[in-house]
Amino acid sequence: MQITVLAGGVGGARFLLGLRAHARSLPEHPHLTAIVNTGDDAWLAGLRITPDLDSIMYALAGVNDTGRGWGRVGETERVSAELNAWGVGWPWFTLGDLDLGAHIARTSWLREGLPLTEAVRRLTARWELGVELLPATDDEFETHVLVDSDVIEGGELHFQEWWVRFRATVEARGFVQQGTATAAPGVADAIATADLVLLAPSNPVVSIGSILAVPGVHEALATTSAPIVGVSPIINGAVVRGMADACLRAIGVETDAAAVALHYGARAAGGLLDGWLVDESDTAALPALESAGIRARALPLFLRDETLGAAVAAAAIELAQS
Ligand code: FO1
Repeated sequence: MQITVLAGGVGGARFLLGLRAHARSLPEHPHLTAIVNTGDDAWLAGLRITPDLDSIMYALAGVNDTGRGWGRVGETERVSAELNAWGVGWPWFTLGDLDLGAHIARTSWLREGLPLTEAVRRLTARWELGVELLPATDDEFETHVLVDSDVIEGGELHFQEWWVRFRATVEARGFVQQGTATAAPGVADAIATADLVLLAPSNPVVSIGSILAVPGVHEALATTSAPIVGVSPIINGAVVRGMADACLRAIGVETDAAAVALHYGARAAGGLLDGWLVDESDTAALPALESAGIRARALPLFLRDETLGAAVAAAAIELAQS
């Protein structure tokens, strides 16, 4: 059994920990593949940074800083202090010493001409992650945020600057991907051959949306025979973590469990979803979803720990099979 998950960083990592735990409890041990957002990626201090891939890799490897949701546990910042002293990189974006190990390794492989997919394979091979990680694309396809040019010179910010430096307080007018891209090798196949496709409870705009923006991904989702089930990142009208509400506002979507599902659209109506999981606090949303052609279930969605994540994964699989 092959399960393919579209995932962003922090929300994706939590969900994948639960899915992995559930998969390990199944007799047939399904093969898990995560197609990970690369829209947050950036060149920094001459290094290629891939935040969502790293958050998921570190979390599945058990070496992540669970408090911050990014970077390594037990991190130090000696090199970062030196970079700041020379004004290299972004002073508001900390590259920890252990984290730099991954960025230097990745960048050295990229400079040898290897694709990001191969760099990810080599980085993740160090641990038994239990999930195959694929970048959505091997091309540079960074998310930029359109803002008021009276506020920000040029009217555009790299996603990381908008997210980390400005904490999404600069009003976003929209999100665009810079450059052209094609889906990374294996991405279309992982969707086409899946028995089940899951959308992790990641940011619908800058994480899931950036994956869907990669040419080839949407088509693969539209043609796969696998059921597609999503997990709401919004609980009781609020984001669980991060600033998805600022992103949803920018594209005119309510910060609401049902509104996000309808934004993805029902498969029967040319959209993505066959099913959608909402938190039990959003049970009232179920009838609207069902009448829109999206099979919906309500259950505790706050991924406090792996057992809860496993229950959410089990419910997604059960809904897909029903
Ligand atoms: N987020 C912050 O809020 N502050 C940081 O200094 C920061 C550094 C950082 C370094 C490497 C990395 O992979 C992620 C980092 N993040 C930081 C998180 C990052 O902005 C997010 O992981 C995603 O891009 C948003 O989902």
